[in-house]
Amino acid sequence: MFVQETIEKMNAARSGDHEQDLETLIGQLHRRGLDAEAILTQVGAFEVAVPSWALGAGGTRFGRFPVSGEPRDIYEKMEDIAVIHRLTGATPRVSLHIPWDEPEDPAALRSHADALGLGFDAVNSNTFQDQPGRRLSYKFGSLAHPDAAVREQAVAHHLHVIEVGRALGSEALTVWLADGSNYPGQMHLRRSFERTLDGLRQIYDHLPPGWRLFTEHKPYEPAFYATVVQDWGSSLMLAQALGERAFCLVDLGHHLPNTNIELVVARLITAGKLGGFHFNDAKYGDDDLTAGSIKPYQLFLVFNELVDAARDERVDGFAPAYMIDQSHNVKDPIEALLQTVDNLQRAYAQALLVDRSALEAAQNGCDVLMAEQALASAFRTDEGPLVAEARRRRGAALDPVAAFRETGYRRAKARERSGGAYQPPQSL
Ligand code: AFD
Ligand code: MN
Ligand code: MN
Repeated sequence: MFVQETIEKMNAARSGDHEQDLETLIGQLHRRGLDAEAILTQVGAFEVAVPSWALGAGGTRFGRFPVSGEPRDIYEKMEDIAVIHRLTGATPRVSLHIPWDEPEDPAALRSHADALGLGFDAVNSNTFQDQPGRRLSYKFGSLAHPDAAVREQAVAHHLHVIEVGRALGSEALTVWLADGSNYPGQMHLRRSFERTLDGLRQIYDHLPPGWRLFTEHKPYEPAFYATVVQDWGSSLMLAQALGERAFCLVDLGHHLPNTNIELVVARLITAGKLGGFHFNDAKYGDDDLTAGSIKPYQLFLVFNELVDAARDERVDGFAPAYMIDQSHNVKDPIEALLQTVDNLQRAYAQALLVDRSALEAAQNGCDVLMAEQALASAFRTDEGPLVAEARRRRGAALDPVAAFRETGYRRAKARERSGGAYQPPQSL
């Protein structure tokens, strides 16, 4: 396959410089008492799911600027994700959205995925839009709606999503609800939450064995006064009330400005309820920008909590699901996702570079400056050669974006996929 050949050709052309840079870095790490091999193994094992809605150009409420050659259906989206997986070695699963990417024949989609070396991560429901053929409207809510018939329709949709997910081999359901109100008085604040919990209970009761349910909070938009599952506190209440297979999903863009997200992550770990992430970045709101593009230090601090928890024997069953949730309005979606994966691998590598015994000693000795330094010096290390090497060892690209551009894939798809009527949904 030409992508693989290009990766090999480009890696070979860069290997001299790369090996020199890697050797210098390994030497530096060695002097700091860090085991580069162990870090390489861990970074190489990092995996993150790609959302089915991120492959076409997104848009805003003001418009959408299509990319030529963007995929026209879920089959073509899977093809693009397989390319991202080859280039990064880190995206073997797809997080499917129902009904945006609902397969007509789930078994056929599953064999298509198998043939591409891909599988399926959490399936996502959608009760935030009305779909053709749905009898009742979600304009005033879904699981929280005052009308029991609307709530029943929303529960039935989730059971359908679970069925599709089961046929595809997924093992989790992510529920993000837009339910909320735009004006004081519109919605009973307590009862809407209670109705939501009741609906989620019915959904939870239908989870197949081995499945997990994730609730994703978001403070506002489309509800501008009060959202039912607006923060991690509400999400945690739901997860705790539902049972041991219910967890909270943290979308990095779903927090009010200045929220200390690493602290939210730490609290959810303590509660045993951190289900996973939607990685992205934001300057103002739910901006869905490239993970690590705006607040790289925050992303590093989140990974620092994850690495710390993974090493802590008092934290059991720690297995958060890593997913991306971005909207690509001005970048080529494939390139943006390659950059995202690289940024995530970098943040993870930086967190693995923290001298944890120095950090712990400084914390226990109340040495504020040295504790901060233990984090900052890991963050400031140029981990580039390590993540490039981790990818190379998996047969992936030293420089995924450069290799992708060299393949000419986008140009080829622009010719093949012309005339597509596909219109990806607007960013929500
Ligand atoms: C919307 C939400 C949320 C969710 C996604 C898929 O903002 O981030 O994960 O839809 O349902 O973009
Ligand atoms: Mn999300
Ligand atoms: Mn969002």
